[in-house]
Amino acid sequence: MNKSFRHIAFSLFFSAILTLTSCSDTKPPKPFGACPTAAQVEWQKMEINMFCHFGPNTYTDLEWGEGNEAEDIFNPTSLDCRQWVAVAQQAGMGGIIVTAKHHDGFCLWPNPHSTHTVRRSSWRNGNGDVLKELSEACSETGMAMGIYISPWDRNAPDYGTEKYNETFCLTLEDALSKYGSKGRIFEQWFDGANGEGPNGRKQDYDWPLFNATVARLQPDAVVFSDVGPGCRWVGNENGKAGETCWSTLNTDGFFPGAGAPATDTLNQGNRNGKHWIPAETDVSIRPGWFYHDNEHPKSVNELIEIYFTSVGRNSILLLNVPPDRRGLIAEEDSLRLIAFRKALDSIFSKDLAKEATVTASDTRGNRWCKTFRASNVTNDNYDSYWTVDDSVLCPTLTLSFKENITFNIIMLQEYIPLGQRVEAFHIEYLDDYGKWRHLSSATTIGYKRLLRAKETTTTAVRICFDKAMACPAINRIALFHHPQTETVSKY
Ligand code: FUL
Repeated sequence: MNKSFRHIAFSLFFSAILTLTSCSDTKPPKPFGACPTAAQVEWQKMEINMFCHFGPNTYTDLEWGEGNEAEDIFNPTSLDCRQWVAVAQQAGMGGIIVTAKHHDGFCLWPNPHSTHTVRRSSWRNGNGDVLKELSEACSETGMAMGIYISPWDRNAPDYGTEKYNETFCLTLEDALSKYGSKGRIFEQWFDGANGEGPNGRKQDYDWPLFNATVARLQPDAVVFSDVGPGCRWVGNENGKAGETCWSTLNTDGFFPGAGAPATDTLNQGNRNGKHWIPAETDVSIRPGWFYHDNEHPKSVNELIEIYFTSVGRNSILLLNVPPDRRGLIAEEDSLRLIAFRKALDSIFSKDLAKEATVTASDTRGNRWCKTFRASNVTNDNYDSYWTVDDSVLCPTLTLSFKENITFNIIMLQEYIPLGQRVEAFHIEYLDDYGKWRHLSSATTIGYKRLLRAKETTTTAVRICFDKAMACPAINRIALFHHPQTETVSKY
């Protein structure tokens, strides 16, 4: 063989190998249907945030203030937003949303477009500003900050007139341009409630104008309302997202409040809905939204249950922890939150799936292409996922173990930047006789799905995708064991 022939043969051989192993022609699946923005993906990854209802109601023991409360009523004796942030951090929460203005119209900051604000109260001689303190505390620690500003206002003199929508936008503009964690507001919370103002009139809210104002001043803020546009109300205040929970929703013709879709629809979303508007589960740690001395926080077991029925059902959890009359989170609540976090950390401390050899019935592209391989579901890289060819809608994924494992919790995550695809799946395990046995079935997955099952000891677990609108793209499967004897009811 002469030299140049050998050279050509080698080149041909190597380029053949390269072609076979190359993934260059294996493109990721096209996004399916409505998909999240980058800000919505980051928001969903926060999983649990803290809601703080604080204002005149804290002092009058009401839930809905009348709007005619004297400003002096608001008088926290030792407000410390750094304490709120410290508690939220210890509870593993990434953001705090405060009621900057509830239905009584009182503003926790010196809003120049209202006379019913902290400026008129003798608290700190009228120089107090809760939003400023919270912004500083959040900026110092990297905690995200969001604001609740109620359109319903029982104090604003122009409520019920055309002019009020403008006043409301000026109010929004003031808060959204002056405050935030390093100037950033991660979520704007719009309550749909629309009652009567001080003149007995109701207001026709200009939602497109409100949303445009937020988008102009805080383009990355996720806007909450019954129908989004950034995220939606889950349809109840009990901590329960739907067992089927789509992050997509059809909102044409609907509005927040009385014009919203049925609560069942909000709870479950719409399969292949037109817009990406994921569910947010807002629930209070106490019976009321505001602090009342005679009420007490939920138990750790109740909070764990809520975690499973909210975060575990493709929703974010917004847990309300109301500051007390001092302007501090009560010890009882902070201890409860820390115990809740401890319990969560213990449940999810050991992912047994990390020990598995993962194989799949199908993998996208040729079999040498590793980009979308099955084992991606057990690594920690959010952006690596397992997927299959476009035509494959019902693949299976098997986790095999060298030795028996015992588990009772299964966690699945779809790679939502490509949309929500899976409609139904079930889980099987290998029994002692080498036979696959059914363990659990469910419908949607979305960002995160947690299933609790009977305690199972096995050497293999199989996830069977039964129905999908487009080829599944799964970025995480995890298995946990939470010994039932380890109850946390003593809290
Ligand atoms: C409701 C309000 O009316 C309650 O007072 C509370 O703020 C809750 C989070 O939203 O619609």
